[in-house]
Amino acid sequence: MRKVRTGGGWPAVLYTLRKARESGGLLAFWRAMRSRNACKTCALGMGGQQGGMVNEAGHFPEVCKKSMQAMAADMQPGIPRDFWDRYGARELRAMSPRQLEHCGRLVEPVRYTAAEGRYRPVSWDEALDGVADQLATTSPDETFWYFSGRSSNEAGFLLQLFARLYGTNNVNNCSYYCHQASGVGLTSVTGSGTATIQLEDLDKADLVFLIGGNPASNHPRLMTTLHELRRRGGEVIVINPLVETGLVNFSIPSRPLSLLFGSKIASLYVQPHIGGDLALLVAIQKRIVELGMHDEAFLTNHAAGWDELHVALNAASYDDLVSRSGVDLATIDRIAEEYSKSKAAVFAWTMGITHHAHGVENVQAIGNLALLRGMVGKPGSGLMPIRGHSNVQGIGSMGVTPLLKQAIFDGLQEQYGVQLPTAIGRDTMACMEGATSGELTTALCLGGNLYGSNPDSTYAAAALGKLKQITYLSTTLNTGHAHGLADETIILPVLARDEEPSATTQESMFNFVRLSDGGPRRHDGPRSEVEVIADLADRVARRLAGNANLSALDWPAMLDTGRIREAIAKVVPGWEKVGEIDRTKEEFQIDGRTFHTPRFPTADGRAQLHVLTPPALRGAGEGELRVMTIRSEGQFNTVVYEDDDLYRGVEGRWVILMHPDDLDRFGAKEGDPLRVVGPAGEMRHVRATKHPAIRAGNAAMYYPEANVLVSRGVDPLSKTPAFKGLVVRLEKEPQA
Ligand SMILES: Nc1nc2c(c(=O)[nH]1)N[C@H]1C(S)=C(S)[C@@H](COP(=O)(O)OP(=O)(O)OC[C@H]3O[C@@H](n4cnc5c(=O)[nH]c(N)nc54)[C@H](O)[C@@H]3O)O[C@H]1N2
Ligand SMILES: Nc1nc2c(c(=O)[nH]1)N[C@H]1C(S)=C(S)[C@@H](COP(=O)(O)OP(=O)(O)OC[C@H]3O[C@@H](n4cnc5c(=O)[nH]c(N)nc54)[C@H](O)[C@@H]3O)O[C@H]1N2
Ligand code: SF4
Ligand SMILES: [Mo]
Repeated sequence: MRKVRTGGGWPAVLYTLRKARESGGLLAFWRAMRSRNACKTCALGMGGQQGGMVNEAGHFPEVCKKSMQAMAADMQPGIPRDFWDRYGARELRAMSPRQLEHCGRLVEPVRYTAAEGRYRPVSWDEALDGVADQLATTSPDETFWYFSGRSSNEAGFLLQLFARLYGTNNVNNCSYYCHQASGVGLTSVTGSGTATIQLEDLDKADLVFLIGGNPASNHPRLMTTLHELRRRGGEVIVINPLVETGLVNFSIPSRPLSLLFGSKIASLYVQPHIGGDLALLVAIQKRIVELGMHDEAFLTNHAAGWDELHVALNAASYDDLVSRSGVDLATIDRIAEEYSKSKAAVFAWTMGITHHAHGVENVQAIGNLALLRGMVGKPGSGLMPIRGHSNVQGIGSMGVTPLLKQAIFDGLQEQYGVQLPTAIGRDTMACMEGATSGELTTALCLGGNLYGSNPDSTYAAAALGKLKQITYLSTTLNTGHAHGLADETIILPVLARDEEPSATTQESMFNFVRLSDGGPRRHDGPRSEVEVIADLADRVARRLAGNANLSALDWPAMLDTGRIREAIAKVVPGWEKVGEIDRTKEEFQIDGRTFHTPRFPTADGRAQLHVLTPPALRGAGEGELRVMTIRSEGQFNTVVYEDDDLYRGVEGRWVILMHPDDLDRFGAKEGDPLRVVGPAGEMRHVRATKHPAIRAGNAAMYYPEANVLVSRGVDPLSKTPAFKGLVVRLEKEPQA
């Protein structure tokens, strides 16, 4: 397959036109895209009250193929009733992620039983009563509640409240498999778990570090901002084992010249080994201090731990740091020099940083590097985790975490006169383990694909298979509905954000809250998430009439999302303005999260430095290969829209991307079928794919297909699996 030379560009434009035609014409598609709703796709954030394709600075049109893909998927026809006669669970399991997504929209509740081996349509009453009966007869701590990050703040808030009043803290979200290390790491640095800057700060920066991410595919609109920065004379240092086409050159669809010729993005592209970032980040810190380019006054006045860090950096050995990172001294020097010149630097990172057993330490190392030069706590510079799902940050803010923030806990108890549970709740992997051991029997998932996002797919299927009941609130079919089956599995079809009957809100990665109007429904069957949750809670409350906590709320009244926003405004710190938003329509920045002065919400107001020890490089032994599991541009997490990876020029997904030297090392040629043996399992007949853009010694495979290889081991601090830290062995398949 021919690789395109730039990211974005004409393929994105042509795709858009094709999708528009398929989903009922250009005009209908344009209207849908321009409706006053927050973009459904990534957390960069777009749309809302200014209309689709407008960012918070008012720039229009901010087009991106990702958002079009999600829209086109939601505009699919409904799954016909006879589908369920034709396809049993076995047939669903034989389908690829792409085939499942393209079955169409879920439009009626369906119920699967292990005895029957297939789903059957059921009425809403039957489905909701089934879930309510199970919950009412189960001890609350035998249940768990998993949330993805696309649902609204209102749905997230209401469902976590219901789970707690019902009696459990086993409430968590996809963040544990995503940016949890950023939240934990940032909190340990600044006292706050989110980005320290706003979108407009990027317009003032003169240097951006882009570490462990591929925003050209995954956060396309960020490329416009980076392109503007380059035009102003700013620099972009990319740190990534794989040279991603779109990070070198990106064609911005809304800029005619850029569309024709492409825009240069990276000024320096550094390729460490997978997992080598911590060593690299420490090496750059050491070099900055040697050059005397650290900010002594800032470190003494606004940071804690400088003396200890100073000693540790002096003692660190370059030989170690070079061999552990895979980056030579000359390059380390160059990075340090670039950074020394900067007056305002932003540090951005993604899954290449968090998906490691040392994910939190990676984030702390980024914090150190920024603090060394006083780059946190002033305009135009700071820390910026590039978050995933469009509302994953909001879902966290709403209290969808095992442990509630004290302010929310107290606020809820006071506002509703209830007693919230205090037992320690489980993170996502702990829920999978509880399912396996039989301690947990019942689950409810608000969106997402718990099976597909888990490491060790075999274990994940077995874990969910031990449950008595699992309920999914979903828009389309995914592999979880085929492989993540409990004795009884219920799918409740829900409306997408722009089809909801009432307004909802979403929070971007810049802590900016948008208001979505909702809009006309595309199908008759699905219900809004809030409606489903309120109805279910009401049914459970009626069954458990003696439960004073559950009956403290008028659940049917919660159908009014404005009522939910009033509650959020009262109990969630920094969210006061959401209580007024129905009247004012004013979208807002959450208070207390942006740091333009060096005062931090820590006990002594200072940011914290951390002494860190980079791990030895794994996977450097004879016959070993480091593997990262990554996304292609044509997928959104476990949902695959296109099987080919246009920007990396790769056909199909059952592949391993390898450097030519590694192909030689394993005696393989392009196209050879390989057996890939990972820590948790193996994949057979994987196509060896030559990819010179990847650093030798490292390879890439696609998530979710490769999740069967990934082990369940997690970062002890964030409980995040090492999705990028695999070591595999390869064997050639015997010739047929
Ligand atoms: N098109 C598209 N957009 C998406 C998504 C999607 O699936 N598809 N998912 C959304 C979600 S939930 C998220 S979290 C984000 C994910 O966004 P990303 O983090 O950008 O996505 P990944 O594909 O997981 O990781 C990709 C990059 O990390 C690099 N990498 C891997 N290991 C390492 C390492 O050890 N060190 C360094 N420095 N780099 C490494 C890879 O080479 C790759 O370029 O995207 C969001 N946006
Ligand atoms: N090996 C490996 N594993 C990974 C990763 C990796 O890089 N490598 N990445 C991890 C990351 S970063 C993440 S975030 C997780 C993703 O984990 P999840 O968020 O659990 O998974 P998704 O694939 O995003 O979920 C997609 C499903 O959400 C449903 N959906 C879509 N829109 C809506 C909506 O509006 N409402 C509701 N209720 N449902 C909706 C659809 O049914 C769709 O099939 O996976 C993680 N797993
Ligand atoms: S960059 Fe993210 S938020 Fe912006 S339009 Fe694309 S998918 Fe939506
Ligand atoms: Mo994510």
